[in-house]
Amino acid sequence: MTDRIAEPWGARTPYAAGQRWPDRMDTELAEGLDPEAVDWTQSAAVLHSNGDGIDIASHNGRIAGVRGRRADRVNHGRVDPKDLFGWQANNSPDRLTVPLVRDSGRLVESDWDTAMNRIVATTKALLRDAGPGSIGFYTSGQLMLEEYYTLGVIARAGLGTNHIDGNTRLCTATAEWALKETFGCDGQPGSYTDVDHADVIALYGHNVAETQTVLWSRMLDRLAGANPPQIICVDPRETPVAKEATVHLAPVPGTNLALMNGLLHEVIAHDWVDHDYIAAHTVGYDALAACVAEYPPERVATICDVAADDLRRAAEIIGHAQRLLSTVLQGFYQSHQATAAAVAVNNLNVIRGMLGRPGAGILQMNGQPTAQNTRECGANGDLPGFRNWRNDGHVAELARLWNVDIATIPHYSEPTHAMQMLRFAEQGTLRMLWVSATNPAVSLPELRRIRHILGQTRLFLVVQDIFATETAELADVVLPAAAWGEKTGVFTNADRTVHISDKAVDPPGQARPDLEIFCDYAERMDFRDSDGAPLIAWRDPEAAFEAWKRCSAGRPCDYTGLSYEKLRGSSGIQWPCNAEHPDGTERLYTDGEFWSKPDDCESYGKDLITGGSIEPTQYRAANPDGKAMLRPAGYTPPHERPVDDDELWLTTGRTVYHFHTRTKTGRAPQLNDAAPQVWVQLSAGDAGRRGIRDGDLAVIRSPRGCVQARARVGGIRDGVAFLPFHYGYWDADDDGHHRAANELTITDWDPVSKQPHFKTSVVRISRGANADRSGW
Ligand SMILES: Nc1nc2c(c(=O)[nH]1)N[C@H]1C(S)=C(S)[C@@H](COP(=O)(O)OP(=O)(O)OC[C@H]3O[C@@H](n4cnc5c(=O)[nH]c(N)nc54)[C@H](O)[C@@H]3O)O[C@H]1N2
Ligand SMILES: Nc1nc2c(c(=O)[nH]1)N[C@H]1C(S)=C(S)[C@@H](COP(=O)(O)OP(=O)(O)OC[C@H]3O[C@@H](n4cnc5c(=O)[nH]c(N)nc54)[C@H](O)[C@@H]3O)O[C@H]1N2
Ligand SMILES: [Mo]
Repeated sequence: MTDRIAEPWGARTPYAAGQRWPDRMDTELAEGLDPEAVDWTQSAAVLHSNGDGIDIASHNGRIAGVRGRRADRVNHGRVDPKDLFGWQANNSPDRLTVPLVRDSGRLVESDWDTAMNRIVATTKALLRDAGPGSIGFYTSGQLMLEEYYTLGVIARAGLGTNHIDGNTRLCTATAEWALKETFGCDGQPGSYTDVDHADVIALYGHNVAETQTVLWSRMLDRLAGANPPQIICVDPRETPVAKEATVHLAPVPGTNLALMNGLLHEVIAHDWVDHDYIAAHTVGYDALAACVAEYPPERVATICDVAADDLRRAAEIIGHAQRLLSTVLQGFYQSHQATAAAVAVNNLNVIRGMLGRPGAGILQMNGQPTAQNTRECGANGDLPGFRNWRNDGHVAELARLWNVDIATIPHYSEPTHAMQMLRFAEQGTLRMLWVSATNPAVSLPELRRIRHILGQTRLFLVVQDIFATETAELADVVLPAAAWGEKTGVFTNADRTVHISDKAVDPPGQARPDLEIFCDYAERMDFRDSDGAPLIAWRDPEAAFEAWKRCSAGRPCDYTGLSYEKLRGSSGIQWPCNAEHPDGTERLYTDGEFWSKPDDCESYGKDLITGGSIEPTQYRAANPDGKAMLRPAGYTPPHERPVDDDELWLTTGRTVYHFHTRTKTGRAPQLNDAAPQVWVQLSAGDAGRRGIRDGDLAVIRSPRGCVQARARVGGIRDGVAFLPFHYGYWDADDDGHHRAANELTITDWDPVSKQPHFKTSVVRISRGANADRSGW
């Protein structure tokens, strides 16, 4: 048995281009248990967006292990190390098991009636005194499809508030917007099987090795087989991906767009473009060519601090690829000019005609396991079914489906994004915030400000979680939820693969599935449709799924061909799945037809530099026939950047052993022991200049706060420091110093996607626990 902490990717199973990726069965069971003696329940992974099919083992009413599903198209039996060990958190003795309410300033144990009645009474008082705009919902990328859809209907048609968003705003808002800007609509064009065929794989700000380990195993197995692909890696750190790369470009943070314009410049200057594809299927090529003409390699080399020859080599490899697979993630999405840079990756694939065939694809990645569903179901800043809030026909479809007056469904402005909701709470116009399955007191930028906002007495804060998180500590009501494995539902991964996850065991104590909690709220609020019937006409997951299917009909994310029964037993299935595609759909846009026609599209788009909305008439004029849109944008520098040698870029991100704020992985002994404390990574040169050696304590300061961490020297470019963002304060240092990366990060976001800039802020770093912590 491989030690999967020491070797996160497990053993190699090499394969050649175009062959089927071999199976490998990974299993982990509680000590002493026999695989024959436990019950197995079908599920999928929830500690990343890869969507690995797994079975949950249960024994005596408790989860007792996991194994990979050999038949699943995504993982062919493999399991990520976080999933191998993370299930132990379900059994943790400190799970939330009863509702809590705040009395005389303290959270005390209560019961469901008391807790729900407080929420209902507050809602009703606010509706009466201040209107629906005083109420907001901040949800997740980790609930299930049925739960998001129900919450979306409650918010939009029950209360009529425009304030509903997911933590997907921090995660994949840019993926979504990059797809809307280029293809008119969300929906991942590519497929994981593109890895089996690609001759070039380009990874942009995506440390797939640590964040989607099973997908990286697929790439490693290609690299170990015949006709391996060439790898291009764009990352300021020497990640495991960078180590396998043919060319590794390590730009200064915040310069991705300049780098992309440089690559586009080279590909266009050498005419490595597919003119037939461009003529038949795109608009905007001339403007793109004119824009990137300003980005010759020497200029880009100066902006990004990369070698001009490396940039040329990367462009040549991309320019000569026959089957180019591009993947993008947080190094682009959480950085400066996020949407513009992610769109530039689309531009590169599109002008090379690298779309819709095996190996030629784009994966604007997701991060969280169910982020795709937050977006589809309208639990974020979109209407359900990728409908366009500016298209009255789309809103009318929803009004008919839900049998409510069209005026009930807010569509007077873009749905409120999470950072704006917090601003409203800060200003006092948002008076109730219901947080489900996210831990903003650790994961949002500038935590001192966030604590202040969430801790205000004038804000009624509801937190629905499985543990007493840092955020729950600030709540007025805490609702104990059932976790994965304790409830049934469906969710969709980054390549549109839909999985069912069945209930394996009962939740602890009085904890209830999130769906039940939302339905209970709807019933107590007595939301009705135009005929006086209950607005939420379902109580169980399967009925909610059937309701969602009707909402998805005819839209790009069409689920009408799926059912619980069809999802049980074999592999996950990729949407759209309908009468026309009964077995699902491997790749979108195989015929060069897009969802970008003016009457179909999810958005008319925004200006990539300013974020200003494009008017429907402008859109209609520019793209009447619904082609792919080539969208240029020029580079502008980040708002905050180092001004002298003392200051460094701070970038933040992940390690392979932990998931986010560690509520699960911090409670799994193997994972906790692998990375129990925060560290700061900096280059040998930057460390040396500060007298810092490997293992020394360092103090990291920004204009917003201060963190203490041990130094890890090397593996990162000069001028940049990296902090993992996983460590909150529930198990802080003995001396009580802060260790959450977000004490330092900046309140700033991309103008198009509104995704915060977790990858670009400025810090000063000094050696020793006694270093100055005060001031900036
Ligand atoms: N182990 C683990 N896996 C996870 C998660 C987890 O918490 N732990 N979370 C899941 C979720 S929700 C997400 S969103 C994904 C995230 O997955 P990734 O995006 O792969 O992870 P990150 O570490 O956030 O960032 C990726 C890389 O961006 C680089 N980077 C930083 N700044 C820049 C920049 O300015 N330009 C460029 N080009 N690169 C830059 C960082 O050095 C880092 O290696 O992972 C998912 N999988
Ligand atoms: N500095 C910095 N900050 C970042 C990032 C970064 O790279 N750098 N990345 C950002 C990204 S991409 C993301 S996705 C966010 C993640 O940030 P969060 O969403 O805040 O992180 P999680 O720890 O995953 O929080 C999920 C919460 O849901 C709870 N939970 C789990 N399952 C269930 C369930 O079934 N029901 C309920 N009700 N609760 C459940 C967990 O206990 C946990 O408290 O962080 C963002 N913040
Ligand atoms: Mo994420």
